[in-house]
Amino acid sequence: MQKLAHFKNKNIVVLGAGLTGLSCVRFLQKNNIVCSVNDSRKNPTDLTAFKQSFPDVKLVSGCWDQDLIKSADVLLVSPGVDINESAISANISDTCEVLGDVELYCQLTNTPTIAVTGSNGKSTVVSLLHYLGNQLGYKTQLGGNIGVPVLDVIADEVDFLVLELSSFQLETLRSMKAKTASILNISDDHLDRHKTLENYTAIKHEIYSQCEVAVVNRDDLATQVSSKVAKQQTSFGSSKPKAGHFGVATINYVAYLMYGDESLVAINELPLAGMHNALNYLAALALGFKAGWSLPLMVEHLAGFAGLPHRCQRVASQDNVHWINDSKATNVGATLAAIKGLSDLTSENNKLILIAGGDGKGANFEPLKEALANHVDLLYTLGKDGDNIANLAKTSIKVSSLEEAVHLASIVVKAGDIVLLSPACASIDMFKNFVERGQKFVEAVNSVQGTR
Ligand code: UMA
Ligand code: ADP
Repeated sequence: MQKLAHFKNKNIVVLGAGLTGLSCVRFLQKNNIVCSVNDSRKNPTDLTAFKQSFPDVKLVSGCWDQDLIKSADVLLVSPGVDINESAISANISDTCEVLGDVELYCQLTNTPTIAVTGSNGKSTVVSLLHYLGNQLGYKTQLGGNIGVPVLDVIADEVDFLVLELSSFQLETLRSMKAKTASILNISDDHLDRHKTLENYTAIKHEIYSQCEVAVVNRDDLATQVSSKVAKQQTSFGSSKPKAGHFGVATINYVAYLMYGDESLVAINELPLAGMHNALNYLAALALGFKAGWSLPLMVEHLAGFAGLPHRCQRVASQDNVHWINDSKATNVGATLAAIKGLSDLTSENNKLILIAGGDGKGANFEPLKEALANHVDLLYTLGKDGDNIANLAKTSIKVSSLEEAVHLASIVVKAGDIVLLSPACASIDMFKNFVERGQKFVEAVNSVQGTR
């Protein structure tokens, strides 16, 4: 890691003391490089543990420290920190290098990388690729927005890094040379930070100028890119594909994943249901294949991947009601995919009950209106933006907790009905994170089982 010499004797300031910030400090300390940390929140981390682990590192918390930021030669920015905030941007010197942890990783290594961004499906696709890569015998490492800061795994000798990238991480990324990369789809998300859908889309598109082969979604124009930016491309989509592209075709009444004219596997033989997951399978196959992985071998292992928790996951119950935990649906696109996918499974005599609401992150909920009218029989809303979702439906019931929604639903459901927690919102107004929200839902479902 010769290139690290560039960072020695520089005044490095790490912004944010969360997962990413601490991984930056650990990495720099391991390489005998001094840094300071600034976090605008009062008690960002366990101070005693921080002092013990990093005795030489200065930590300033409670506000953005103008003088510290002004003095920085290098600002190492955590994804959740918005450098456009005036308290930061106004104090960055003209000569200061501003980079994120993923940018630093890419400057320092040449690990063959498969990179994935998009509004929805990122974690599913990268986890599937991670699983497939390892099944094929490659030493494959997962990193990025999935919860693994890349600097924590930089020393590991691996054949491939499968990298999940958020729009926040893409904002400070410019040196990635991924083998393959994809924007899976684009729908409103993080507009509280990126302001407009156009700006959010433009940030996502940064991924294509930093890869050899771009994998685009034929069904979603916003993911597509000109051949001037990405010379080599392939596509996936829900239609029958042309030669060299991935798609879906029905042969003798059975829907198959396809590569050109070649049928790969019947969709109903795969564990992850719904067209959105068929697209996730196709994206993963395209990304792996164009990175040099064997297509037949990947197809052989597809069915072995069971999916991730909190994504349209069925909660075990004895009442023959389908209680579905889709707590990870933190935006409108994910909730639409869940409603659409599940309504295909309900019969006319059964109800689809939706529990939605939370922190909408500035999103426009209007695209939910038609799905609410056509597929949702009963709507419970909660949280900061619950009313904004309720306003789109003819009738709805406002609840003050997830437990209350589950309790009320349990009174009206019958066998075969679906109760779907798919909030279309982030959880932070009521829960620690989407995992806690999903766990509370499962607990509430378990607790009503005894009373039914
Ligand atoms: N902070 C401030 N001021 C701010 C904002 C944050 O001081 O205005 C501080 C916080 O006090 C905290 C630290 O920054 O101490 C947190 O940094 P962070 O928000 O960048 O979060 P990390 O813990 O470093 O985790 C980040 C990603 N979080 C975000 O982008 C918000 C994690 O993605 C990611 O897994 C991790 O890096 C490793 O790469 C989470 C996420 O919610 C799962 N991502 C969003 C999403 O998927 O929608 C983008
Ligand atoms: P991300 O990492 O992008 O948030 P996840 O795989 O964790 O993606 O899934 C997040 C939510 O999006 C879940 O509710 C899941 O059911 C839904 N989802 C997964 N794939 C897609 C897709 N291709 N299109 C729309 N929604 C999807």
